[in-house]
Amino acid sequence: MINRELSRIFEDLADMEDIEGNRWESLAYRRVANSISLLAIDVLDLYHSKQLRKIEGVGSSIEKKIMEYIETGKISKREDLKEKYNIDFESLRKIQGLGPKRIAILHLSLGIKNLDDLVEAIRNDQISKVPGFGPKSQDALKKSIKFYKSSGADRIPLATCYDDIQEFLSKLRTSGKFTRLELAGSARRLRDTVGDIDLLCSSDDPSAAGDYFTGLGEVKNVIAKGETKISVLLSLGLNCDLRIIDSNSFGAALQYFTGSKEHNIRLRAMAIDGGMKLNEYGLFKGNDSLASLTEEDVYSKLGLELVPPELRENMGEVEAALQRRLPKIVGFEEIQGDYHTHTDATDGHSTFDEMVEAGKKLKYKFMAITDHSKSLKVANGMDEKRFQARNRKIDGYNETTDSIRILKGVELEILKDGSLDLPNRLLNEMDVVIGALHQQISDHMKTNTLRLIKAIRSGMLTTIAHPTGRLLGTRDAYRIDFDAVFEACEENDVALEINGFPTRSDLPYDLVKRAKSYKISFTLGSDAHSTNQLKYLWFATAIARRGWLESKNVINANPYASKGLARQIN
Ligand code: DGT
Ligand code: CA
Ligand code: CA
Repeated sequence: MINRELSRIFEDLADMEDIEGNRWESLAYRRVANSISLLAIDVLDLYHSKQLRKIEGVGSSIEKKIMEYIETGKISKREDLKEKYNIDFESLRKIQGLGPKRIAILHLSLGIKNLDDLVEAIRNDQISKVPGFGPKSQDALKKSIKFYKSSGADRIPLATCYDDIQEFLSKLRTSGKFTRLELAGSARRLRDTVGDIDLLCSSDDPSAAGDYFTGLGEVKNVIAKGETKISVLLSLGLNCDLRIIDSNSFGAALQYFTGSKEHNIRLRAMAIDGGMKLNEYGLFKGNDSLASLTEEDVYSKLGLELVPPELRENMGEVEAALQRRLPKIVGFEEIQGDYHTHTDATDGHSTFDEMVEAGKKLKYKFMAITDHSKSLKVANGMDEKRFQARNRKIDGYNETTDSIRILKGVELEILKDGSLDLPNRLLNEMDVVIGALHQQISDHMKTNTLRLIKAIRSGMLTTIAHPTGRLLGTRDAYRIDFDAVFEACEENDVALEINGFPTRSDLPYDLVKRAKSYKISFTLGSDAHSTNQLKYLWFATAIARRGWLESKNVINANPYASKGLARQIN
């Protein structure tokens, strides 16, 4: 897919045109960047079938630019502007309080090109003297940068790059240059965000394989090229380390470079306790190699069950593996449908029919359509009347097919005082009621907690949407006493959602594991706002796996047997 890359290029163009004062061009590029990022198909395919104009916002001038990019790897307009504005817009843009105009002012007055320059200028108290900024802005920027760094905003949500990574892997695997090629690191552990991509390979001709790798079109530049390790920047915006491994120690290397670091530290300590030594070449006693060929061997010689990559976070998995009581984590193939989807009736981009058809194609047994409720005005939330009409439409649809069951759902605003946004008589007709906090969030933990608990006790909710409210890279979790909320969920038979939308990934896996110790069920949802976002359900499943959930904990794996959602299907 070149979509991610193209979308970033048009964002850059939009920023530069904005600075140039070309507001309309800027808006046009921004719009195309957005529609490309939402596209389900590869822009390259549209190019080959001469259908680029079908992309929303693409007219003849932008079509030419896309073609130019595909044919030459460059857009001359962008190259010209880049000469003038040699600025790393992409990372500066992510700092709250910095739009293109303000980035340009800082560039012109202080020569700031990137985040490092900005940090330096703040340290030297230079920003406060720039007209239009002042000491207050400087302070605010300092805080934003601190948040940006601590929140891991420089990391990329796995769900936004996973397809590209898989495509890259299969290209490498079919190249014939490698005898083996595997993904390692955080991407293999299916962590919600990744800092970089780690690949391991073996080859009969390592030097030719290395040259092939660094010459690939996906490689933007080569950072370091040695005999056993090559580091590059990929055009999708991530660094990638390729390590060249002797095939005899591939298992040990895979174990080592999959991490996490914390998991490895525990294993190494165990090895030492047993009079052994563990490193990326194998498990050794003295000079004798005990295991190196496969990961299974390494774990087994340490006296452990094989730990699935998703669990390797030093959260008790080593102890569990030692006692042979690792959970049998829920399988991707066990998930039978989606509990959280939107349509263009509110803020979605696909129609009801399109969403339902897509769910059917994915062989879902069920799919909940959970349109927003009325108080969420920014999303065009629906009132009782609109919901009733929609419910009749769903009933009508369900009459026409046995292959999928559409559930009548709502993502329901929990109001400031903990009351619900729609009347009980309507909610009683619903199959799925996902209670959500979106507005008027308090800074006080007690206020937020009581608000949620009151809604949980209403008896009307089936599940709590994206419980922490965090937005990766932009907003921390709401202040909530989660144990009190989990307890209330347990008492009132309300499930917790694992929302797989890339910037949400909420509940996070560590809280999932904590919630599992209560008698709580979980619903997995993509939160898809268009058909191509239905794939985010897979990432919700990944979080469930990382949170140690088994199929019995996940309602999507048992939709017809659930007590928690008993109202829903019968
Ligand atoms: P990331 O890239 O920040 O998303 O996270 P990881 O886990 O992919 O970390 P990365 O790329 O720095 O390293 C990949 C794996 O290699 C890591 O999970 C464990 C292993 N590793 C790398 N360097 C070290 C090290 O200095 N000590 C230990 N114990 N393990 C290391
Ligand atoms: Ca990594
Ligand atoms: Ca790495």
